[in-house]
Amino acid sequence: QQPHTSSSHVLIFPLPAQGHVNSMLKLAELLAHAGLKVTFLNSHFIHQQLLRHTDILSRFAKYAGFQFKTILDGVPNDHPRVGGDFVRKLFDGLELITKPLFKDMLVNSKPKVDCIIGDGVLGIALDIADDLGIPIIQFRTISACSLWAYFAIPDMIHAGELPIKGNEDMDRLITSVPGMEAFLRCRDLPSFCRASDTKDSILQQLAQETRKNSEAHGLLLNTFEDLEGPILSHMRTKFPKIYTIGPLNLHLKTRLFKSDQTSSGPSSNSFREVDRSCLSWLDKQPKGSVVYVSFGSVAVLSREQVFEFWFGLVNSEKRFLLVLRPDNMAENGGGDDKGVSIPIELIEGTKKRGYRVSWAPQEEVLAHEAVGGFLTHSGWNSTLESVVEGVPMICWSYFADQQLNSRFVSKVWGLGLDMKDLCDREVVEKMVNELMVEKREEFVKSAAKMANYAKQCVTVGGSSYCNLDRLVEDIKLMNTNLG
Ligand code: U2F
Repeated sequence: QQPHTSSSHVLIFPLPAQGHVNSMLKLAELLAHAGLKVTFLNSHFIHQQLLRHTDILSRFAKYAGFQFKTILDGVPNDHPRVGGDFVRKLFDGLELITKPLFKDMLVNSKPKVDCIIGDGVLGIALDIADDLGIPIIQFRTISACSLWAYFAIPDMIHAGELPIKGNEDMDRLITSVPGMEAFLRCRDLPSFCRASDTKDSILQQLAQETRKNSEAHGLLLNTFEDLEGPILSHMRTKFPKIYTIGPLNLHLKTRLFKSDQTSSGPSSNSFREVDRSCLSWLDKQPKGSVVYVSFGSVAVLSREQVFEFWFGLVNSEKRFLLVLRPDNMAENGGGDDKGVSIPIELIEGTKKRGYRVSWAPQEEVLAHEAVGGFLTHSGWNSTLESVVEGVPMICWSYFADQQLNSRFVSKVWGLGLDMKDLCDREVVEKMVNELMVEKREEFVKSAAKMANYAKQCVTVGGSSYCNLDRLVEDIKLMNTNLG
């Protein structure tokens, strides 16, 4: 049974990209479940993908106060919306096309919007909320550590630590990010910080938007105190109110199960066609024997890079489940067998000990007892999903915040290994062996400990649990629709 719907109306506006929509939909479900009226604003493009997923739609249909709305993302219709250049195109499109449409939508909204939860990487929501006098809480879908590094961009520039020059020693320590002085190397900085010119538009945009996050009524983070407590303490000196409510996937499951024992729990908010056959394959593999490999929803690798990983896996002689999206490989825009000739050793090696799909039910895969390790691009959702299931990681970061997440996974949390800038079959083979054999015990122990902390945070009385309740109460106080 759903709680009584409050008249407080919150509008959630994610950056239209899978990783962002995924976690903000989880937040939306938590708020709808808590009884708030929720409008979720999707780009037309993302919404078209979502419409194919009746499981997700029917989950939301049961909340009386929930609705989806759509808006243009300003990117040309025929753009594939993956790869490095997509980010730049998207920011331009949102500023030019989406911003005025968003303002009109808010002005004409009935009932009035009492609170906006904007994607903290999207300054347009903050500007418009200020113009219209609507309270805004910003949600950043990345780790606290990455956000804190973005916040420190002006300090790094001021200290002469940025820009990073072409001939730079990438192992040089960066000392102007409080809390990271002992272990943050140039190569661990989010990729956008590697710009050779401090005037680089993305670098500047990230620096400005992140500083602006501290002007919002609050900052929401998909993380938890036991994972990022020390960095959060530093952040609290600059951000007036931080709500840590993660890991969102676990938090959502915990809340929904608690009130509905018959529910099988929510599935992920993934918009791609999920190939569930890999679960049957996993059922046949020994406990803890499989390395799960996925590069998330945005990364585009070269054919050589894909093959280096693949050879490394085959040569390691460990079992593996490999996700290769059809748009994972740069060359042909279709990374499957079409148009790319796959070396026979890889085909044979995969038949012997592996399985390949173009999109997996990742949360279920990570929860499967056959999975013993995760070779990941270190996107924040994947990182947290692995933490929740206590699965140690090998990190190969592609871009953005991933470079810093992977440093924290290896150096700070002791949850795995960091390949960083290397993409070489011998390194892959060596790391797979370290993770699955040589250092297995140590990693499994720390991963289990962290998974346990995650569970405690989202159960009654835990930090994330209490912070979500506080958020709901704070939003109710913003209610202008009472009369
Ligand atoms: C962007 O990251 P990505 O979307 O590339 O990666 P993740 O944050 O790890 O999210 C991927 C999600 O897709 C799911 C998986 C995650 O929830 O469970 N998934 C799946 O269901 N099946 C698959 O076969 C593969 C993945 C960005 F690039 C990152 O830098 C950010 O950290 C991230 C969050 O802002 O968004």
